[in-house]
Order: sequence, then structure tokens, then C-alpha cells
Amino acid sequence: MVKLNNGGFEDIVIAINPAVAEDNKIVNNIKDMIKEASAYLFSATEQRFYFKSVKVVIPLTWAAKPEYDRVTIESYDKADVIVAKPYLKYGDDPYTLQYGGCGKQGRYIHFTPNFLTNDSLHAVYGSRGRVFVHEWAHLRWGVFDEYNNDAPFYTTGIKQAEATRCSAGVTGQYIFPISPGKTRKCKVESRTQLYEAGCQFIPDKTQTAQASIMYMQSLSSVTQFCNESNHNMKATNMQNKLCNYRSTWEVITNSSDFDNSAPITVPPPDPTISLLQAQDRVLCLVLDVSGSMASSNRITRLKQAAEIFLLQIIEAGSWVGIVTFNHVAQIESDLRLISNDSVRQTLTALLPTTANGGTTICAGVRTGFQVILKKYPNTKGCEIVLLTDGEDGGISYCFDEVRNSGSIIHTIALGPNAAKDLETLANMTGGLKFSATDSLDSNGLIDAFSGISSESGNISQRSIQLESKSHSVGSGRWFDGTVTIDKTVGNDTFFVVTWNTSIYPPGILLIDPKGKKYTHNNFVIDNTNVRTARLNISGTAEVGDWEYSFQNTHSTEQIISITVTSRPASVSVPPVLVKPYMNQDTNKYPNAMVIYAEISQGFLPVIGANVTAIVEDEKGKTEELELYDYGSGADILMYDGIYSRYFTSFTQNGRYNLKVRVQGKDKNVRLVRRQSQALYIPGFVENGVIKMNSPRPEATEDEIQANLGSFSRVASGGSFVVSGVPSNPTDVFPPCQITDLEVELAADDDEFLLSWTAPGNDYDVGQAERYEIKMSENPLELRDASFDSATSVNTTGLTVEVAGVKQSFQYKSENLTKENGSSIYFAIRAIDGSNNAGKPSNAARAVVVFSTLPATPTSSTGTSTLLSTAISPNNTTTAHTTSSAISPNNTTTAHTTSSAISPNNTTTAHTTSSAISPNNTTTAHTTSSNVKPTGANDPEISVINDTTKIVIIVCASVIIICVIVSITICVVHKRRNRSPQTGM
Ligand SMILES: [Ca+2]
Ligand SMILES: [Ca+2]
Repeated sequence: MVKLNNGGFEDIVIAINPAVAEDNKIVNNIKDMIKEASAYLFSATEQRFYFKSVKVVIPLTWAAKPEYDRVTIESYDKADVIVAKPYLKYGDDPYTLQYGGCGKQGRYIHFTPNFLTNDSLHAVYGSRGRVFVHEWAHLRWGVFDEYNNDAPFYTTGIKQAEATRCSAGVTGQYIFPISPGKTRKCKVESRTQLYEAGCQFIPDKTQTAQASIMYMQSLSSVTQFCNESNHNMKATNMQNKLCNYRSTWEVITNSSDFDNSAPITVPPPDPTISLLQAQDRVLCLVLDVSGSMASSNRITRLKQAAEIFLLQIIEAGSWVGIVTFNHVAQIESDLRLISNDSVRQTLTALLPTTANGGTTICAGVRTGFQVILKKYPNTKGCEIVLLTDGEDGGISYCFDEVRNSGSIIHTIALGPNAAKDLETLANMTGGLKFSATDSLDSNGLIDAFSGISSESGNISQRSIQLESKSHSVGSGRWFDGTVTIDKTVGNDTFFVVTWNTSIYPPGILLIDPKGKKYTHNNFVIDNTNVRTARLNISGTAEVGDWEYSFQNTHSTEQIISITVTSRPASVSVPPVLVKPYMNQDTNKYPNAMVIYAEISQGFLPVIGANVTAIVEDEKGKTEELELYDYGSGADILMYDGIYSRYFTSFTQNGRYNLKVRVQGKDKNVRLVRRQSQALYIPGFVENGVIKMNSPRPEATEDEIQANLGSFSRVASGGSFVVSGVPSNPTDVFPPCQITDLEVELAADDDEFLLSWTAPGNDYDVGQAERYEIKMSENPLELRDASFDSATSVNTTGLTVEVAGVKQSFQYKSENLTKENGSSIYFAIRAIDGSNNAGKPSNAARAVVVFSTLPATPTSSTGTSTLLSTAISPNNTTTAHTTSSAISPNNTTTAHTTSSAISPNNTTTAHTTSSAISPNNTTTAHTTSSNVKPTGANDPEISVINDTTKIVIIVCASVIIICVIVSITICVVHKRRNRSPQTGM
């Protein structure tokens, strides 16, 4: 919860992972880094922002020191910056996990201990303070990298390529390493018009370029972000793609931080760095036992769910107390150390089973504090799990106490009447927020309790939910399913079955992957009104598919549920984890929500999983939605392990809760190079001498492709609150912005091939009705304000696919002026059946590049102006007849022939009035038809008429020999010599 106070960022939390070995150098270097970063940021932001205070959270695994304060609401899981080892042995690249798009805050910055302690890395990343500012801009302002490891070069014309960078004024040399110490100049490949693979841009160590921090903060001259005047719009980087060709400084100046600040005239003070140490987990359950808890079986479900928490979720070594409350509060148990199973059992026996009286939430919270204060001098860093189903207008009376307590309050709202202010307690303390309905089909209360695991970063002890499912099962009927136990989990595995009516358990059959059977005889049955059967698998559970079958032996239909939890199998192998979250936790209709699920093993993204979000409203109505990691719609990056989707199916006002199910089927965990990192500089040119750094260490495929096998996960994503939903909603949700538009010049014709992922009727769900495509030489014209007035592309014949489907469209540019190296930008938007128009897409860039013609005897050469002009399908205006000498893409005779005979080909006689006039209008069509050899007015260009055929014969007879000779190589040459360039 970083605050901005008069330009100073306060309360930035940097947390060290408990697995990092104690090293004071890490802490000392963090202090130096922040101090340097503050001054650098202050100057880079024109004296607007600096770092005022930072809290470093030391893990409990480090020795205690008197200068360490106790943590309050800070935790590893919520930290802005984490210090943790990379999962693989390589990879000290600092990076920021970004998921929300341009201008949106990221999740965290990750530094490795080696990055913070190994000074030799300064040569490749620059000083740590500068790197921190680079990452901070990612995290805080949602700007993106201005380099691109995947597209390191872009073309600017014939045999001309440039390094992807900002500003373009950064100077250097393009070199190709041959052997250690030996380099040569890079070549531009004619096929791509880019530098060959392996070519590196080596910047001059000394230069004058002042921008940009998001490109190469390590250059001593770089002290600024790229701004409107020096931003490089041609660079094929994420900043241009995701921020629509705006400079990083423009994005920063559009932030709310900028609105809430002003230039500071005096130098800012040095940052204050405080050191806090994490402590043992101390938690008190504060449970509502008011009269309303007796309805809808709530008190029984509370016991079922709280039992799962006490027996299966809370980590060994934690301290737990229990308080119940109605109009008054009562201590059921003082803090007990979870040292063994009998303590867990003792605590569950103290869970409430009866309910009556009123609801006084503040009394419950205060008594929870009392329980903690009996053992500790204050409540800092302690947690309260507050469950209530009741209305209580008096919550605000204890807001101040809660705020001053330094404790974290997690809230669980049960049923539709839980107090509206409840979440405020969680919001002010950084606690989790859950809601559970009275619908038994959803297992919501068990999911809520299962989601309250420690945020210390010590995942080796974490309980992980593998399955959570409920079904209404008819008398005598079966409820079957499969749970996959993968090799990253398996310790302390519990299968829990609950039912809601019969006093006897249902028939239970559970078969492990080796065929071993478990029945109700193996389960511990609680035949009191709690109705739970629990099986704890001893040792490490067998890896593979566990099949379960439950038969309802009761005379009437009843709800049966299964919950499976487990802990990691080994301290050395991180488990696959699922973290669901939303873009916001309160939403006003008609804004859309975005649902995310981050799936990872260690810091590796897990890709290829089936991810389903289940959103339930207060009345128990559920909506299921697949989440995707394809880099379209709500998902900004493909294959980063963050699966995303818009959610707009709001049925009513109030709380909604989110649950995510994940199934991985024999998928590999794959390392995707993290975006939003600091650039690894291959070397510098110093006084004309190239000095290379050691090459960037890369993990091998074998190391990355650790086969994960199948896995199952279920995770609660907490709750959100929606207001303003009308009683009879109409369609107000437009198709989402298309973010993955790409364009290339089709290789064998004078056509642009546009491709993108179809948006939906409502953002990325459903099916839109039509598209609008615009084009311009200036991408800025294709933004919202001027999109309508930009030149339209005729989209006749273009149909709309269902959301998520990759589709393409070939567009024939009749009259397009194309100078060599000129850029043409396209943008697209979708419109739904209710005329809601989506935002214009990213502007995709095509670079028109014609290469020099090879000196073949029959082809036109660079000096053969007339011929090349006449046959060039790309040169449609007289203005270009001269430049076209070198510009046609007819590099083989076969091609020139086909160009010459193309009925679509325009001739020198044709002067186009508009530089970028597409064939969308009748004018364009007329123009085009005017220059046809036939002079036909039919705009249908696909028909070859008689006159054309004559032309074919004439042309063919003139150059027939060449056709024969070169027919087999023409395709190859064409592709080599004409180079489509995509914008990204
Ligand atoms: Ca993604
Ligand atoms: Ca719609």
C-alpha cells in the first residue's frame, strides 16, 4: 500500500524470501540502491517524485536483531519488491510482473540476491539505483520496455535496419561475435531487411543521448524517459505495442500520481529505510454465533469449514485462538501453538455448534485482540479471521482501533445480509476478503477458509487446495470424479467428504493411481451434525489420478461435497500455485471486471492449462468463464502464465465471489523470458574499441522443460462488490479492444495480410457483429479521437468470428503510395449488434521494402525505370516512377511478368489522388478500374477479361525464355527480396 505524499513515495515494502540465506550485504545494498534511485528518479521526473520511505521485511529465518521492528500489515506476498532466488540457476534479470496493460500498476518487482550483492553485474544492468527506477516505472506507472529481445531490430528501408530502442539517438555499432574476442560487422538479410540473427547492438559507452530509462538506464548519459519529442515510434517494442505509440513520459504524465503532484523546488530528503522482521503466524478466529447463524445450516457449515482450516490449512508452528460473538464476545480458546495433531483436534472441539442472539462485530474483534494481547505485547502483524452473516451498523466504531492495531483482518461474509462495511476492515489492514453464499452447491465457505494461508513466502508449508466440488445427488445416485496429485505436492494430503442431510455418510470409494481402494471404513467419520468424513493419506500420496465415487444412500436428494488439500512434497521443489485476482474489488456498473489467474511453479509461468473462473453472486447463481493466456482481449501477454478474461455478467448488486479451477494435462512448465526486465547489455564501445561483457547466461531447454505432468488446483479469488446494476440490464458492453493486430505484406501479391484475435460481443465474450479497419501513415491518427476520420479500408467479405478465434483479412491496396521504407499503419475495431463500438486496436505497422534487383539478364534492373514502374504492383502513382527504379518487388522475371499481367496492377498512367486511398469507396474503385487495360468499370478485380489475356500472351511471348528458366526459383527469390515487416 504505497502512498504518494507531496511527491514522496512512502511505505514501499521490499520483502526478502525466507529461503534466502542471511546476508547483511543484501540489506545494506538495498539501502544504497534506494538512495541512489531516489535522486535519479527525482531528476528523471523533472523534480516531481522521489522515494521517501521504504520498509524492508526481513524473514523469520534470519537471526533477530534489536534494530528490527515487528512487521505490522506488511508481508512477503503483498510486497512491492521481492528478493528471492530465481527458480532456475540462471537469470538474475530484474523484472516486474505486469498484467494489467498500459498505465496499470504491476504486481511486484523481483530482484535476486545475486543481483543485489554481485557488483560485477553493474556492467550488464547498470547501477542498482538506475535499475530500480526502470523497474519502478514498470510497477507504478505501467510503462513497458523500449527494447525487445524477441524483435531486436526493425527496418527503415532498403538494407537499412536499426536496433529496437528509444531514443533512436542512442549510438553504437552492430557487431556479430565470431569467436571470443573477435567480431565482424553485421549484415542485413535481404529476406527480412533486418540484421542477421546473432547480431548485437553495442552502444557507445560515451554518448549524448539522454533517453531513455526504459531502454538503457545503464548508459551514464541516460537520465530521462523518452518523451513526445524523442520517442521512437518505429521501434518494435512492447511500449509502442501496448501504449499505442505513446512515449513512456507521456504515459507517466497521464498517471494519477502526476495529477497529484507538483515539481518540488528543494532537494528531497534521503529516503528513510526501516527494517522489520516477520514473526510466527499468530491468528485468532472470530466467529459469529448470532441467531441468524442457525438458519441455512450456517453454523454446521461453519464448523465443517473451520475444521478444515484448523486440521489441514493452518501451518505447523502457528499460534491460533478462537473467539465467538453475538451481542457479546467470548473467548473459546486462548492462543495455542500448532505443534501436533492433537492440538488441532482440541481446537476443533472448541468450535461453536449453536447460535443465538444479536451481532456486535466490534466486540468480536476487540476480544480477538485480547486473546493476542494475553501472549504478545501488541497485536502488530497478527491476523484475525472474522466471519459474520449479520447486519451490524456499528462496525465503524472500531475502525480506529483496528487501524492502530497493526493487525491484519481477513473477512468472510456469509449469506446475503452480512454487514456492508465488513470489507472496510480488510481493506484498511490489507486482509483478504471472501464471501460465501447459502448455496450448498458452491462449497464457498470451505473455499474461503482454505484460502487463508500464510503470506510469509514460506511455501514449503503451504496447504494447497487440489479439489473443491459439491453436487446435489439424488437418492441412490453417484457423484464421481478424478483428482490429480502431481509430484510437486502429496504431503499431508486430506480427502474430505461432507453431506448435508443424512446422519450416515454416503457410500465412499476412493481409488489411488495404483489401484488401492479406500472406503468409508478408512475415513474418520463425524456423525454428529457436522457430517464430515476425512481421510489423511500417510506419507506422500501416490502421484497420478485418484478416482472418487460417492453414493447417496439417503432416502432423499442431498448435497455431497469433496475437498482435497495437500502440502508440497519437497522443500526443494516449489509447488504449482494458482493465484486468482481481479483488477479491482469494487466495481460500478457498467464497467467490466477483469479476472486473472496466475499459475506458476517457482517463478516459472505454467502455460497450457485449462483455467475456469467461477463467479457466484449473492444468491448463489454462478457463471463460468474460461480464462486464456493467449495475449488477446484482457490478456496482455501471451504465455506468461497469467490467464485473463473480462467479466460482465452482472446479475445484481452486492458481493460476488470468485473461484478458479485449473486442470493441467501433461503440460510442461516452460520458462518464458519475462517481459519488463532490465536490459542485459552485451558490451560497450569505448574509445572505438568493442568491449564485450560475458554472454548472458541462458537456461537450456532441458532445464526449463521440467515435465510437470497432470495437475489439479482450485483456489478462491476472494470477493468483489458491484453496484449500479439496473434491474433489466441492456447490452452496454462493447467488444474489447483488439491488442494483437498484426499486418504483413503478403509475399506473392500486392496485398496486406491483417491478422488478429476476434473480440466478443461483450469485451472478449461472445461474438461481435462487424469490423471497421482504418489505415494511415501516422499511427497517432488511428487513436480514439481521430479513428473515425482516418481512411477506411473496405471490409467487404470480412465476417466476424467468435471471441478468441484468430482471424485474418487480406486487403488489396489499389492506390497506395508506397515509398521504399515507408510505414503504413492499420487499426481495427469491432462493433456489436447493439452498436457498441470497441476501442481502436493497437496500430500495426507494415514497412514497405523493395530490394535492389539482382542483375539477371531478363529482369529489369535498377536503371530500368520505365519497365520496373510499369510492372510494379507497388508503384501506383506517377510520383513514384523514378523512385520505383529500385523499388519494385519484381525481382524475378516470372514475378515481373505476373505483375505486368495482373489485372489489379495499376499503371503509370494512373495518378492517385490520395496517398493512402484504399479501395473502400466507389472513388477508389473507379480509379482502379480506370487504369485497367480494359477500361472496364466493373470493380470486380478478380476476373481476368479478354484484353488482359491478350496482354498475358504478349508479355509472355516477350519474356517466355525467362519464365521457363526462372520459374522454379521465382518463389524463393520473391520471398527473399520482398520483405514483409510486421509492426510487432
Ligand atoms: Ca497472459
Ligand atoms: Ca455487447
